[in-house]
Amino acid sequence: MSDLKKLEEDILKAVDAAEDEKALEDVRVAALGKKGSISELLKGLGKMSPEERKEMGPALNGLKTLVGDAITARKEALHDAAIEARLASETVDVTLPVRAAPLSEGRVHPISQVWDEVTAIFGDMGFTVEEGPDVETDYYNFEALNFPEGHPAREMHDTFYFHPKEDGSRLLLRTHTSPVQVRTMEKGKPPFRFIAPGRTFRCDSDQTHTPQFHQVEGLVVDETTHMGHLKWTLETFLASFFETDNVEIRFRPSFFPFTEPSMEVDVRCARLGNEIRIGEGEDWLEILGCGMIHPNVLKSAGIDPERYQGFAFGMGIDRIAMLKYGIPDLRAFFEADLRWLKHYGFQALDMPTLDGGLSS
Ligand code: 2NL
Repeated sequence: MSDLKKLEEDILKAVDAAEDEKALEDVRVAALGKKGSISELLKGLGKMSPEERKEMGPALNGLKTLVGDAITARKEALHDAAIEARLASETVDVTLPVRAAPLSEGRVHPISQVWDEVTAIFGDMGFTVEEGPDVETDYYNFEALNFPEGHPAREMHDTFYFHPKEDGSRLLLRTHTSPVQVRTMEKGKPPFRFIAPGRTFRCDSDQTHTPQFHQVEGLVVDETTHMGHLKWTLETFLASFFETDNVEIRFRPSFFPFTEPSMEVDVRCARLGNEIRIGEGEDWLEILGCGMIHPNVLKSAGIDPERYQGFAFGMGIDRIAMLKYGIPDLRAFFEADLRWLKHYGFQALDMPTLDGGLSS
């Protein structure tokens, strides 16, 4: 085999063996670079006899073209292979399910939902929302609300007390949200129309009680506010909350130290097994307590009971949430079980509004 044929074979083998563009470039420089094997041979043409040159000229130029073409072809092949490899390693399975965004995964707790519903309804009726501290003094939790020292109603509250201070006074966890109302009235001037939703605490735990629960109380004070206004307010609230036009309520006499008269309110309902339907049927369901604010409470809050009067009411948020959403066990509210929350919880963007729907 001629030297030229051997050179051609060696170079083409090296071209084929080049695994990447860098290796191929080395082969090109070794053959066609300034000092490459083919270039050196071409440089030698000038020194040849005309006969030799006539034969070697076309042979060498042919080899140069052949090697150049082979390198170009290999380069393209390597480039294509690199793209193929990248496509293979970066493939995306477009049939995989899209991962849900946190906003659609998370759930609003039914207590928060009902809290927002109640706030939306009373907000629409012109009530503002007031808040106050969870840790209270005996004065705001009891004294100002017409529970005198030693009054038996204090015993019924199963109060959580802190250790006594040096002066003998004890702070406590509020047993109802009424202290918020006293504080709010103290700060302002009548007329008043507000609700106070909040956390409340009683040392009591069984199937229908948890040591921490939620209450919403409402209050209206003006010169001529009377029980007719109270009845209308409660009917309107309950119709809106239970999303029915047929609310019927009845008042039963009751006792609270802070109201006189005091009443318990039942709402007409039908019981179908475990389900309770509000606004139909022959049964009654106790739903809240209310009354006309006791003159002593108005006095404590710096309001003249000879000039002003008003009503107040209170209900358990947890209880009305259970009734509305058919939640059978109160304790599940506080267990932070994600499966339960997925079932009973609400979508984060479904904010309750009166025109957009409270719970839909
Ligand atoms: C219930 C009953 C009630 C009130 C709360 C109240 C507050 C002030 C003055 C007078 Cl500052 N009353 N609140 C009145 C009647 C009933 O709650 O069963 N709650 C769960």
